[in-house]
Amino acid sequence: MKIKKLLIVGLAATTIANVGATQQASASIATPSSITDSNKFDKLHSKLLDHRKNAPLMITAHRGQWREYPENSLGAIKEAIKDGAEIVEIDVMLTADGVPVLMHDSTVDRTTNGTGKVSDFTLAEIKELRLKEGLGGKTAKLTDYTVPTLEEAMLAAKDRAIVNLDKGWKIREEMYDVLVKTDTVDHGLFKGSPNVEEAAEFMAMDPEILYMHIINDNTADTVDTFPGRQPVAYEIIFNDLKNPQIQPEKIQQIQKNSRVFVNVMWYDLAGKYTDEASLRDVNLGWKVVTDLGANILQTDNVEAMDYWRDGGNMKFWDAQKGNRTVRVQAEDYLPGGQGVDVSDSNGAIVVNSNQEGEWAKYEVNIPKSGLYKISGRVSASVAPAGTIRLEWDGDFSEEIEVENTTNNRAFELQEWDYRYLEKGTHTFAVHITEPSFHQLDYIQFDLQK
Ligand SMILES: [Ca+2]
Ligand SMILES: [Ca+2]
Ligand SMILES: [Ca+2]
Repeated sequence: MKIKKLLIVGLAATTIANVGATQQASASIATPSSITDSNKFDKLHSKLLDHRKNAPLMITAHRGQWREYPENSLGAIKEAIKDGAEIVEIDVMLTADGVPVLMHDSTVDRTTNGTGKVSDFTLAEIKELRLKEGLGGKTAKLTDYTVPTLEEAMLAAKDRAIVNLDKGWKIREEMYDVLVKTDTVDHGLFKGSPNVEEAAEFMAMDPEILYMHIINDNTADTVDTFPGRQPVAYEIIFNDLKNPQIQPEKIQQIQKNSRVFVNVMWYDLAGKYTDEASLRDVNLGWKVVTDLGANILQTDNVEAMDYWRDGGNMKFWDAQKGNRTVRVQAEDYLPGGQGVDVSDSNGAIVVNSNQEGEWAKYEVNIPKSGLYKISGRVSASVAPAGTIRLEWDGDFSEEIEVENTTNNRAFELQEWDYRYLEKGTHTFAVHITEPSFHQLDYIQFDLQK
């Protein structure tokens, strides 16, 4: 209860601040927005074509900003752009009546309240469905968002972002027709791993077509073999720095004409140099990949990457601005405990919890006496995801519910408790009080003013 009240106060304050900011922003806009927007897009388009070795880093949002809106929704596209992405990656499939719509899986089961194959739904039928929050899943909440058409997506991004069209190489002609209709051919970044002739033939259809060629261990030698225009970028998929496609000579060869795109979400796409590794230490992730020459990164952590790109120190990422923050990694538990299972989740080192009665003990060094907000960075793919209690020398907190984050890869900081702590070293324990299916990355303490 106590936690909920504090939350509401916090939200009210944020809302008031936002209203003020919006009013100020709208009052200061005096120029015709269409001219400003298309100039802005021209710059963005030139940036994509800038293939110099040290061309500025561009951020691609994987399935849009799914941390705040359903993946592949119009809300996710708009939010990704607002959060700093220049490129928004979406997945495209055809309905039964041949309309390109945004959907990652071949069925609607994971991300909507419907079941069945996308290709069995007409547009009218698929529009009846509602998207689930985040990355979906059986127990994820429904939202008011519906499945967007590619046309709606292109209009949402028009003049504002490049749209990376994934999953749709086979339906490239249908997608191209939508881009022509919405006057956004120069906004669409087609991608695929067809043979060079097939890709070159498609690119030759229209000089405005932007194409990115995906290469892996077996296709590294296709670089620089396109007969006419070269791809605007190559997406390099690698799982080891010894792979031929990630060697310095290969990168140099790509950079003669194209940008270097790396997908940093998972181990099998970017070796060990993932988003989660970067959140631990950027020298274990993004820094390594960009030093190798990658200058477009596709991420599940747009806000964090934008913060880092702007010169932010990742040690302070997710910390409350102006407050002192202390983090205790879940894997750094003290000897003892019950059922503590540590694992590596694409670069996040976590404790997996599931049985009632499990617990782990920790030590935290508090730099300054005061009231601390205590949060846990967790992920869970189900609801309910269990409950925990914090223990301070026999003094137990109220029961804290772990919220569904819609996927085990979808970590988020969840507010747990508030506690006055004296300066110095404290020990505490995290107890699982109801069967729980979550992963705990770290426990964070933010000093309240
Ligand atoms: Ca945001
Ligand atoms: Ca995709
Ligand atoms: Ca951790």
